[in-house]
Amino acid sequence: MTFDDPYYHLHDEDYAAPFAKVRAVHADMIAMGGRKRIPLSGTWRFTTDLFDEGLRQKWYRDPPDTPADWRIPRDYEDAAADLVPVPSCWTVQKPEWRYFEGSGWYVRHFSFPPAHHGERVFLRVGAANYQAIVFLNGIFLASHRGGSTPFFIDVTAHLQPGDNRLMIAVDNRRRPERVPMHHCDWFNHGGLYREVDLVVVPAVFIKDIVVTLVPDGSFGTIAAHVEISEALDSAVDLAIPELGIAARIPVTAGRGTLRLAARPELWSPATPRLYEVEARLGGDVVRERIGFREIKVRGHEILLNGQPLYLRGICVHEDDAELGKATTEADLRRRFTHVRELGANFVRLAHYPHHERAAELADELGILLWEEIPVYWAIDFANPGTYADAENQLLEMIRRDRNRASVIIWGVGNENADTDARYAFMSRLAHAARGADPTRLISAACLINRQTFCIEDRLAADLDVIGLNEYFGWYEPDMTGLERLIENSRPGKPVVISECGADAEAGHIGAPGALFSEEHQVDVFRRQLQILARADYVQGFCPWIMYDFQTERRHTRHQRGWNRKGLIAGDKATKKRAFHFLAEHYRSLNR
Ligand code: GCB
Repeated sequence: MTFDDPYYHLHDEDYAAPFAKVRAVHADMIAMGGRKRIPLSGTWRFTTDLFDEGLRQKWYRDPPDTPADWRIPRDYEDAAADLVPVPSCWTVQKPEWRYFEGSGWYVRHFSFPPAHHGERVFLRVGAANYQAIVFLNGIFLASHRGGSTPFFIDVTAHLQPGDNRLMIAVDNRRRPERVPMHHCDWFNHGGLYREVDLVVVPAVFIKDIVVTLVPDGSFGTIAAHVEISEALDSAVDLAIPELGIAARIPVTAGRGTLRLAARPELWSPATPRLYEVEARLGGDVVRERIGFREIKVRGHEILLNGQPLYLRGICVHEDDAELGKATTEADLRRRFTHVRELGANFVRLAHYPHHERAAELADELGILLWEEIPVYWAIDFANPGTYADAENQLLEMIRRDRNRASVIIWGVGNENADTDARYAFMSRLAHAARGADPTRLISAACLINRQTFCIEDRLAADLDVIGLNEYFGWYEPDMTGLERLIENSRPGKPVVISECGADAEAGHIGAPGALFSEEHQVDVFRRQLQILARADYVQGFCPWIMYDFQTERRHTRHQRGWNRKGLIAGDKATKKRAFHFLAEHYRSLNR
């Protein structure tokens, strides 16, 4: 049977192999600060494809004509597809797509004059959950793994005059080898749920620019690292007018670093000062707003700009009853307003990289962030392909957000049992994070040792801050376990309670001890805080979670498809008693 045989695809189980050979990865990313985007957001065509027929039958090779023009029958037609908005999750577009897990084909036609004067045109996809395979004008360009980070594909050579047909097959299937794997506690929304843009740059352009305060305790040196698109010797002009900086970064074989004496006003939650930073290479300009601050640990302390910092935190998912995982400016602003009302200074963006606008806003508002990748629960730690995927997601997240002063912690995982394979995998990730960004703290949300009731995780040696998820008062009703844990542990570094909490259905009033009641939720927090106050190494409290969120796992009468540990209900408006309790507690802290 040959490739052109009409029945070939029925027996071709290697149909997906070619698409794994060309992947868009972190090294393909382009600095986006201030760049002009040509949006491809708007209305797209969309078809669900449960059996991967599109890849098997090569739908992308067929021209978008109508059945009247076909010589042989087909199983797919652009014009027969549904119309959907991009960005969006298909899971919220139609009731019958709610639980659809498979490939969804997105098609968008656009006209774009072929690039001239050596310009290059890139496609930027803000996020596609989980895998995306991109075709332009019938040709496969690249695929991408990872549901929450952006990717870039050079489309310059494939643009044609007049109409261009962009097809993206997005696959949200859960699989054991993915990151996250098939089992997790949030809803598996599928789709092109962040913005899709074209970006036009000159032939040689600034690929990456990172400007930071050197964390040497002097608060007097700024470092700039630049990467340009070609391995050339050149120079990039750097300007920070408000600091009187106009300097030239020498570039050798595509990369350059410069250190400069400077005394910026330091960024902090109280003074979220941002500076306009401009990098210029010929006609190419990248503009960022950057805050300068130092984050460090010393013994049990976390120091921000040399001052002890206690993290008054709250976790949050990217989840919305109407939008699914898609994010709007209004949703983000409401979230940060609630963070302020709670008196929090810190947000854990769980359990995957959130929309990049979250960190931009946090920079402006003075809110500290923990960002993480979805190395969640039982990852296939022994699988090298899984590691490559996780590390790429980590480096994409870091590359996207490392000019954001608000981000103080990179999280490399959540609640992974302490096995040898997991230790090898995650210590390697911690090392990769540190290598990519030595100016932030590395953490992971760890588990406690239930035999010894102790904070004891081999990974702790590779972390700056130990995140600790514990659910005493809820999954483990006996709070004396927490007391024992605190007595037994000598972690030798700061610990942040990265999760704790209890489900409460808004309006379900009971008494302490009555599961799913608002009183019980408050009681869990009250008792938690009393015990944790005894541990000088606990330098932050970041309970689970700001809002109730959707998840396929939870089906009791009080849950009905929602995790109800929110301080605020899923309407993002109804505050539970625990919100007010925690707000009062945070206000009472003199730190
Ligand atoms: C956890 C997980 C989080 C869950 C939460 C819960 O430990 O990290 O993703 O949603 O517990 O509510 O059980």
